[in-house]
Amino acid sequence: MLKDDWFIEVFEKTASGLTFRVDEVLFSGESPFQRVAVIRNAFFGNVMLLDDLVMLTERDEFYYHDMLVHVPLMCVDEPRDVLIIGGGDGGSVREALKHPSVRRVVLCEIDQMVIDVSRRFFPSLAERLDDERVEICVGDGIRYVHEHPGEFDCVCIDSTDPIGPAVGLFTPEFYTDVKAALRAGGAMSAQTESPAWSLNAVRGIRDNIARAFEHPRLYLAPSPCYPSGSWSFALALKSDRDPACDFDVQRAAQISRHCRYYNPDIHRAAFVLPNFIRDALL
Ligand code: AG3
Repeated sequence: MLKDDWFIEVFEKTASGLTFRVDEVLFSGESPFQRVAVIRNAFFGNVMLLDDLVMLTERDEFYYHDMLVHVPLMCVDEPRDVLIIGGGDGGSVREALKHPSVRRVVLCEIDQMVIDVSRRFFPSLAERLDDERVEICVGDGIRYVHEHPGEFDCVCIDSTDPIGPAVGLFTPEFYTDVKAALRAGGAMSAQTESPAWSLNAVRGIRDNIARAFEHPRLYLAPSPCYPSGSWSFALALKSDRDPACDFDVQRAAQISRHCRYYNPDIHRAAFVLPNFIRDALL
């Protein structure tokens, strides 16, 4: 919602909102799937909005992308093939390419407009989309995972909220197909909403993942421009390791030299849940 020169992401549920001064509207369009807009704010840089919800800001996208991508990749030995579902901005692709063993990153984004807008207005995210290891597939992620069993070491679900075009990316059937798309030893990560304000939703997503994978785990990170500023992610493995401690610390330390958020201590600490979340998940 725009009011005078301010954009407001309205949080109906908490009768509150997050607001940015709009220093310039850089883009505003309607794709077959959603409203796409880019605004510029002096402090946050360019901000991408989908259906009036903040997807990323140039200033703080690194918290989310570091955690969505490096945590699962660190729980797989020598990951080679990575699938990003959603994530048309390219931030997750950029992070996956930091892993030297990765030889192929497939980006399956349903909305071509998101990719085009990112190339134009978010070069620091989209710049690696032209890397020779990247394959861009504009289409439905649900269908893509269904049609590619056993091809990936890591699948990262970089979706919007579980409303609109993304609902199908939160169902047990979809997670079952993701598991089938993974090789033995593989890992899936997914963004799973705000634990502070949407704990029921978080638990519901965790339960749906648990219909497909044995012991999905939640982990946390700040994401300053998402509702409540605290965010959750799910990790599910096709192995029986404990993702919080059984990961390649040396490789994590190496990667973290190229990261602004992720490091081995953050990796361990992200799985420590406060009581209200831990209890809700029992
Ligand atoms: N995907 C997670 C967006 C969730 C934000 N929700 C909100 N603002 N209500 C972001 C995609 C970045 N690659």
